[in-house]
Amino acid sequence: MRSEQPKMIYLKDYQAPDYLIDETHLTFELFEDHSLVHAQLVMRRNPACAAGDPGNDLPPLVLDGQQLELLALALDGQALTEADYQLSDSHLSLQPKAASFVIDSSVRIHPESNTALEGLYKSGSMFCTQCEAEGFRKITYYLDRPDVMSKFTTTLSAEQHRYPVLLSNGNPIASGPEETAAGKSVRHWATWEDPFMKPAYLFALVAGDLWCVEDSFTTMSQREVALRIYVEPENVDKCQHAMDSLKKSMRWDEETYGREYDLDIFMIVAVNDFNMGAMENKGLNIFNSSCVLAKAETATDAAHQRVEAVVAHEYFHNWSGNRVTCRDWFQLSLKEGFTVFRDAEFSADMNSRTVKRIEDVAYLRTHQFAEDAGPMAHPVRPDAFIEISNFYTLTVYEKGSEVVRMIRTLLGSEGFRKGSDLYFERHDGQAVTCDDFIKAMEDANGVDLSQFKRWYSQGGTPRLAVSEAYDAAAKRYSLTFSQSCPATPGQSEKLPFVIPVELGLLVAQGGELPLRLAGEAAASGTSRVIAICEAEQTVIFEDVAERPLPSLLRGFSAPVKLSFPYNRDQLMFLMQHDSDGFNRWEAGQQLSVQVLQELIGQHQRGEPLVMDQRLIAALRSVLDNQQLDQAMVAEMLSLPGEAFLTEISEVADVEAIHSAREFARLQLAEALYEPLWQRYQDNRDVSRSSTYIAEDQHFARRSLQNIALSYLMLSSKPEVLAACLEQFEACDNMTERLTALAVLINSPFGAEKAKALASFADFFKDNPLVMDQWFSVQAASALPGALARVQQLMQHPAFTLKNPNKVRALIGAFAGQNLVNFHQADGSGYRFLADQVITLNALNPQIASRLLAPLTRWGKYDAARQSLMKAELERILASGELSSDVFEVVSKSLA
Ligand code: B3K
Ligand code: ZN
Repeated sequence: MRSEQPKMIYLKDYQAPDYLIDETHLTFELFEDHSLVHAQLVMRRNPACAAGDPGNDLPPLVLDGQQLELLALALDGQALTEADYQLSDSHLSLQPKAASFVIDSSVRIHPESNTALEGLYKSGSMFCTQCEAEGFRKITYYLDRPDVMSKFTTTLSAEQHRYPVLLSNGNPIASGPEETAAGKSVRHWATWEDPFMKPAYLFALVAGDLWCVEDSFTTMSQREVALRIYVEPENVDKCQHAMDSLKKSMRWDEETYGREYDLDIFMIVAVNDFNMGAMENKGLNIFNSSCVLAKAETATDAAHQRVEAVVAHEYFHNWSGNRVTCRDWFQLSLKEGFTVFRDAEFSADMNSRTVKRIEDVAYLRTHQFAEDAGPMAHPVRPDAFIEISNFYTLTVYEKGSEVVRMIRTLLGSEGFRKGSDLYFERHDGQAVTCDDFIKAMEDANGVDLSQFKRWYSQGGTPRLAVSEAYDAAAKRYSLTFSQSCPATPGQSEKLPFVIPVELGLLVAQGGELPLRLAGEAAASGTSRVIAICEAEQTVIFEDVAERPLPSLLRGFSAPVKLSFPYNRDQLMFLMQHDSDGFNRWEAGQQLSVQVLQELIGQHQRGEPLVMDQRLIAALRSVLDNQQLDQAMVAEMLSLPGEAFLTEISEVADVEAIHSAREFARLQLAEALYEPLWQRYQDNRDVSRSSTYIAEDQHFARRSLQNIALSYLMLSSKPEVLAACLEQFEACDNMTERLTALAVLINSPFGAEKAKALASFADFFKDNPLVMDQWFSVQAASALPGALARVQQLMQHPAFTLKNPNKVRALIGAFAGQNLVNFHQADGSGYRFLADQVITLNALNPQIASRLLAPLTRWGKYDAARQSLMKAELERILASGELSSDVFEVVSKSLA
């Protein structure tokens, strides 16, 4: 908790550090009721700043430190007394006497009562750390900023029996039993040395009773790397998928980026209590157990894919983040946007590229676009923040990745690789900025990306309106693009972006035209990337013998809201004929959106709902097409979600959206019952006669099987109930079991539902990750009474507010996924969420602040809901001493 009003920090105020820390020697003594941290910092004046030093005057040394009890402090071996330094609740300042010096400090900290899960804390019986972004200052006094890079040596000691495994970054160099004056003690110690310079945010330590799954990897230069995944003993059977994913990632980064791993050992540790997905600490990644543990019986296909992606993401950070790191936290997307792009491409290569792109785009458009339209909107490179923890956002990560993707689209794969090679070579071992990244791309390709860089500095989602004109006599077709970008906090005027639009032109027979732009001598290709740089820009195509139908923004080539006046027949045509798989799906989504919006209007006017039968026809032909990848069929059958329909509404009518969508699902279920039943049975037969495999074709098969089941169950037919119960009881994997449970929960079959919920919980009660899923499916159920159910589930023995996964699974799923219940007109959902935020503010500010997001979206709703939501934000603001995390989000939401 803060004791002063939190301050805004600005990018424009960045200054290089006054001092550097060449070496950091840490000693941790871990005990049950406190821990001691001794730090020796070998420091010197930063030569980059020293030129201006008048005479021998040195600036004061100001170290960061929070919640530390200072026990001893020495400068060059001389103990300092209170008169020699100044101490506040966030800093320790003293006056160095020479340009090089050594600081020794000893502090006492309390990991055992650290519920914020930042700094050194306990997860269950193990000690672990989370230092990014500013957690290291809760461990010792330090220059806790990413541009201060140091060589770390770490010794940790703990009771041998409770903590047989002692880990830190780098290589183990010594260990042994602790000797005391009285002889050997029950404690032991280990020393680790990290040969690579790193900022403090990449420091890590683990002590616990852990088992390890071991493997090895031979790098492209034939070095052997030991790979170890450390988990609690009951989880050793759930590590194989993560290990396979790690090896694939290591190979992929060699093949795709020419990047090799650098230490002799790479470790992953799974912990149950973790604020985020995982953390890329040098050589010692610490993971939320949900992103490591996966086996058929306990983890869904989605969980397997998430493990693969997160393992890859953290591994890729070794180059994009660790060896080349950020100069300051405003540059966070330098490592996160780039690394998300890298992991997305990895997943695309390992699985279906089109399906991966569809999932990512659907997520971006639903959630990042909403963030961009809300009070916390910020550019990919923010220029101010109060609490950096609040800026680990969809904008920095997902939109940041889209920005890197656009660079690749503009430069081509080869040009992009040249740029990334230059970036890594030029900046290896440095802390740099987004400008440095762009400069490397420019220099390697001889291009000017200065206008493109507006993607880093301007927030908000650009709109791109497209209109067409056709001149039959001249055989000339033109497209006019108009871009604009809505105002975002602190940015009222926006300059034009560079928007790469990949496009093609379809003709009536379903083929695609070779493209010749005005001024070109000959046509080349049927799909082209055109950079839209002006506020309004017309692109002219020659030799166009008939009026074509454009396929625009193929593969979602830019994160914009594109509009073109397609009619429904044209969308159905694109669904069938577009050569771009992403755009075939996109045409189906646009058709669904048009049909759903019509139903929403009918509902609002109190008219009977009548659905356009063309949607049924379109989806019937998708279902009948045995050539289509089954995952694509599943994606096409998935109607746009309620959250997406909310995002694209001017004022979201929660009940109308829910009723319209449910009505459409029921219509589809009835009309397509036969083909859905066939597809369900075919795939269930395969599942029944084979064992679970976590591979693409099987993910695809199960995704169609499961979406078919969810439609079929709407019919309430006894044969479907029987099939659902059979799947629930007889399947060998969590993907099928959880879907069966979820569709049962949302069905009218009360007795079967209760029985299934009880047997599931009884069987999996000792597996916290499975219980998270059990909480989530109940919290997300749109049936009436969800809030009461959630409140009741909070009393369940498996629930605790202290575990972030539990909070997300129950409260987060209710507020984020169960829109019709969360937005109850009486405001009960809002009141409940605010109560939880107030409680969590004291326990875990980062989780409290993230949980708040649904309340910040008040601008989307009707006046009555707006005032209820704002009243809850006001109540949080007045609730007492707020963490800087919660304060920033609430105050900006009310501004
Ligand atoms: N770099 C970490 C983020 C941790 C932030 C905690 N406030 C995870 C990742 O993006 O890989
Ligand atoms: Zn990351």
